[in-house]
Amino acid sequence: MAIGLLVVATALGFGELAAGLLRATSPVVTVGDALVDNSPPFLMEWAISLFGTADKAVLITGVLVILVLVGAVLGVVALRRPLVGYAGLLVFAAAGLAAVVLRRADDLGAASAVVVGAAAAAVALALLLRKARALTGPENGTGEEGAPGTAQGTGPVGAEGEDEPPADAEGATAAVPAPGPDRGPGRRGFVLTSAGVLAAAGSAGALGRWLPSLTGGAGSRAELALPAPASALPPLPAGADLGIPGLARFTTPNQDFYRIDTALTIPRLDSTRWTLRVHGMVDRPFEIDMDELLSRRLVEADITLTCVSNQVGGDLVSNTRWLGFPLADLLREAGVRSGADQILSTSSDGWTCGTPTEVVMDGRDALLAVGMGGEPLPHVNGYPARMVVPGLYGFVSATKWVTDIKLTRFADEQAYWAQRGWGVRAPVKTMSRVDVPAPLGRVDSGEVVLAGVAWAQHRGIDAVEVRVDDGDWWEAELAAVPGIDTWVQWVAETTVDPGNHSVQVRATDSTGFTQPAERVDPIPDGATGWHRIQFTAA
Ligand SMILES: Nc1nc2c(c(=O)[nH]1)N[C@H]1C(S)=C(S)[C@@H](COP(=O)(O)O)O[C@H]1N2
Ligand SMILES: [Mo]
Repeated sequence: MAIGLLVVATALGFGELAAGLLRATSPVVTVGDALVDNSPPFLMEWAISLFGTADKAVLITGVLVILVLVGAVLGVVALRRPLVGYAGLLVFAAAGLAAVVLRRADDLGAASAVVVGAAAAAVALALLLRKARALTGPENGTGEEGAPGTAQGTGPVGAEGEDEPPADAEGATAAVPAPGPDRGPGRRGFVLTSAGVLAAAGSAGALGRWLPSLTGGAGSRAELALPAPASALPPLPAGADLGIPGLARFTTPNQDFYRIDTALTIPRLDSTRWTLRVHGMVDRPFEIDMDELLSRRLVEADITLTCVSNQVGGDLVSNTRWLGFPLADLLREAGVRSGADQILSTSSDGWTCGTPTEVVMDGRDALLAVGMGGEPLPHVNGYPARMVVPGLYGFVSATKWVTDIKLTRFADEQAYWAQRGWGVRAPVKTMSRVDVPAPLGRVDSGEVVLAGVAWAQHRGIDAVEVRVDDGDWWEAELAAVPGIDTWVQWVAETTVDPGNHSVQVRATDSTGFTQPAERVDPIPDGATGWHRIQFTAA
């Protein structure tokens, strides 16, 4: 059993090392990714509902547990039938390669990591089997083995003979009648080899995990110097942030920006190796690298990003000032052919996203962004480049780690979430949220402050109404905004008696549309309903 575990450890350790050296995806992660991609949507929803944002950790752990269990069993079997052990390794390697192909995850690097891991494991298996044979040969190699020996019959026996010098094995059984003296050195040899294998696997794995996190280096986030925008935005209007304790800040600090993606480990790309390919239904396909992108006329835009999965009252919404190159200009360089109604973008880790071409080309600040909050994009938010399109939910517009943009037709190709039953065209729905008082919070009776945010990106919010305890609606005050692409803070005051109370909110956008009371689930294109919170006045 120890053999199986050590071999699995070797495969994992050297797989990580190769992945780290090649800056490729780790084999375990590739397999996990492939499982996520190819599992039915209901299973994923179940996993997410069960484990929430820990779903990724649970999946990785699951992959490891299965590997360890199967490895342990194979190890036991391999002692008798080495060929089964090697065949098992081959099957694992094939599964790993299949996962790479399914994911199209930085192909060569990820595939090499699988091969290196499997090769190292094969070497470890050969070493350990040899030592184990020296150890167990004298004891088990006798009577018990006699009858099955014939049953082993054809192929495996011949192969077994090659694995181990036959002379040795026979010599051990035949020429050493007393197992006593042989057990000492044999055991020591096995233990020493095991320790060596474990140490090699462990240090390879640790090195592999540590390498990618090394900062420094020309392409690292720490080294990327963003140019000033060609046209800087004026500072935010005074009073955009009311500064009320408990109310979401107008500009979300980078470290508080919500995060949603399918990535099991955050891609840590090298900006000097990053390129974006623009192709498909265009007249002039091209590729652009970071130096070239940064030498363009970069612009700034304040844009609130929202996840379609955001529940009424949820916090999968954040706002920041982005720096980037207008996507429409990029597409004009390529010359979009008529009929190409979909911009199909792909991330370095193989996630795909379909965005309506006409939305990106209609003059809004759709960006190929390189900066947010005055810094290069954090790795979790898409370093070194991502898309941002005001007015669309993230899953149809905001590709992080973007490396490929293909102009195509919605009728011809489906992106990741569209394949899983989510919407294809998904403008952000008009929505509002109560932040203050906090849900189930306690306040002093008498005068209370009610506050929150509301958003209807690229339409803008015209009015926010609130009501307490299902009484009459009245209009809240709106804070200043830089434009129609961000959320807006709202505030209202009222007086309440001691006891339990509720606050409800609803917003009206600039088209005159008021968000409906009807509660609708996020799938397929965004939740609706009025947010209500309960609080207690004392
Ligand atoms: N590469 C990649 N980009 C992605 C996703 C993803 O899974 N992979 N998820 C999208 C979704 S659903 C949302 S809501 C936004 C979230 O961006 P954030 O994590 O920077 O807030 O990223 C989008 N871009
Ligand atoms: Mo999302």
